[in-house]
Amino acid sequence: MGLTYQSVGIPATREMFNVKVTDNRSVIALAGNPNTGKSTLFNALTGLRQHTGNWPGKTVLQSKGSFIYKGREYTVVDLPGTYSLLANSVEEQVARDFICFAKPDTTVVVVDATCLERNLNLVLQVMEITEKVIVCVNLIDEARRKKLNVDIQKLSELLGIPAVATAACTGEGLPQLLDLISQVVCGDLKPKPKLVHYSSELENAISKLEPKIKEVLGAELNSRWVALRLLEGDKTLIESLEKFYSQEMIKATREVLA
Ligand SMILES: Nc1nc2c(ncn2[C@@H]2O[C@H](COP(=O)(O)OP(=O)(O)OP(=O)(O)O)[C@@H](O)[C@H]2O)c(=O)[nH]1
Ligand SMILES: [Mg+2]
Repeated sequence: MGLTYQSVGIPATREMFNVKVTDNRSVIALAGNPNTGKSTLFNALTGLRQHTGNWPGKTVLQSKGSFIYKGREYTVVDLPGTYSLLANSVEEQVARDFICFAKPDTTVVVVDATCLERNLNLVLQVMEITEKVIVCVNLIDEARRKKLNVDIQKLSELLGIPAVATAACTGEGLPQLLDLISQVVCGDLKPKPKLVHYSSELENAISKLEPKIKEVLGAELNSRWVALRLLEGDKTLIESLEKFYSQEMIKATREVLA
């Protein structure tokens, strides 16, 4: 077909989310279900170096902050609490778009250690979009109090991504989390998220669509995930492609879908 997508580039896309771009500054996103301790973790990481406003064009609160670790500067973005990234609400769309288009150098998914099962749904969704993901099993003190034992090593092996236990309100596990963030950002640690396999019908459809998407998007977005979203008829993704990428790209995507 010959048409390929051209993004405006990661720095420009980040600025569209009001996230300033400077050399040697890495961007970390905190994702997670509501009430898992994202903001507590955000405060613990950034202290007073914070700035709040609204996400551009939305009435959803955006909190950004920064910290320095081992000589590297990090910008941390506290994403709205969501149960999924299916863009069913403005919060889900904001979180999805930031992970997809601003491409954080690492996304930390904060989960509640006392109800892991429900929380892991979001972890799997983030893993479908990006490889640079860490699972932060927060409220570990609460889990302990309820006599729940979370095997962090096993969780990490099963998901194929780094995992760490924390109690954000006391600072427990934060040094280990910082170390994992630093290793993922520097590329010393490369998460290998395990893919979710769907029914054979769906896998069949994905395998037909994915190469066409790859042809258009190149390495801009995870083509398997885009195929899944398009098969579900997710119009909000097309809208976001329109917003963050050039007109040629959206034309090319529509051609693939035709
Ligand atoms: N025991 C315990 N409480 C915690 C921990 N982390 C956070 N909390 C408490 O859990 C509650 C929710 O924390 P927040 O940081 O507001 O959670 P959040 O994920 O930002 O919530 P939303 O912004 O609504 O999605 C607060 O009362 C925190 O004090 C933890 O590790 N252990
Ligand atoms: Mg919060």
